[in-house]
Amino acid sequence: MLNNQALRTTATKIFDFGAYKIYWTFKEVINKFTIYAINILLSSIFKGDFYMSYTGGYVEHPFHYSGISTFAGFANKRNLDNVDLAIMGIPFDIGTTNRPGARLGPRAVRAVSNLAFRSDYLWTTESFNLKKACPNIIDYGDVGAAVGAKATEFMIRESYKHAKLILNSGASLVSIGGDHTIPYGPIIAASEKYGPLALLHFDSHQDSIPSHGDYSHANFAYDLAHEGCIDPSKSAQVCIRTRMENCGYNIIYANKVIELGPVGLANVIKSIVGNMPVYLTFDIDALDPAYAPGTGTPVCGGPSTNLIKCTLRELEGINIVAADMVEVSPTYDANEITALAAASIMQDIVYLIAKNRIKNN
Ligand SMILES: [Mn+2]
Repeated sequence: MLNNQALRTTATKIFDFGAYKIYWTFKEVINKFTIYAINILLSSIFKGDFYMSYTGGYVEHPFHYSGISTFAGFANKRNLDNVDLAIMGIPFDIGTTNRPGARLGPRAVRAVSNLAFRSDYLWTTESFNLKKACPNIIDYGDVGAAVGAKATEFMIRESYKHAKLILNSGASLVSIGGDHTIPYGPIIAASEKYGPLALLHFDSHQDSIPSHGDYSHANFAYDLAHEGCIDPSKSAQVCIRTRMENCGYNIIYANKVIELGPVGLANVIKSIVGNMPVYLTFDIDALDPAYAPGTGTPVCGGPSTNLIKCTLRELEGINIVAADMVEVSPTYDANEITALAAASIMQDIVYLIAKNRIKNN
């Protein structure tokens, strides 16, 4: 049986424990609230795009592995009101000659694009950042996927239709393939808006075999020059190291690319395309397979990812109106090297377009 003193001691202990619990609960609530408020404040200052949290709490634009995968985290939508630039996937590889799988390219490139966009050291200066230059970039999603004997015509028709909607809205367009059959729709749409285009074509192959209506990934450079959408005399095929018939393009072979280096190469390209509206198409097999193993038709003897990134940085000033990245085949990739190279080069292309839009506005 407890005496009065013992009862008092026990009561005090219970009270102390209660007060202690209340104190810590209160402190926890205040802490959580403070973290939440700071997160809201920071993400409103940075428009929610740059802040990530190591302490828990509110995270709007998180780590690259978190959230639904869109290109560089840009909003997935099709409303084109006031859009500056649309990224559009074309998951198609029925035109492939050798190793298939480029239909899986858009997803693989999107999946690593947040990693690529965490570094922009060549581009951001005090007077320029992407957010200010192009506040409304969207991931338009995928178009043109189909199966069956008419799948190629369907893909060309669908990608043309959507490219036209995007370009006519005033937005710029960057497509992700897909094999090198995918530029038909976007290039035709761009040439209808801007007139004959200068093609800036990075590739180990010329893709200049006439299709005669039987389209594959080896035909667009011939067909679209033949159709008058491209002016080959104002166009450059860069990093070439295989042989096809030349139909009037300026060819800069891979050994010359490496000899010239970024500044020299960029100067040659600028002198060829001049002030023409440029369509830039980038076949990832332009890079040496050491830098881009995950592709359908790899050819040794190409430049590094860095040489190309530095060249693109030097191309500021050319009038790119639309672009694409093609032939990433994730099945043959190793540790996402190819997908990361593609996303990273796409970032340079996005920056070139952003710079060009500022100049033209
Ligand atoms: Mn190609």
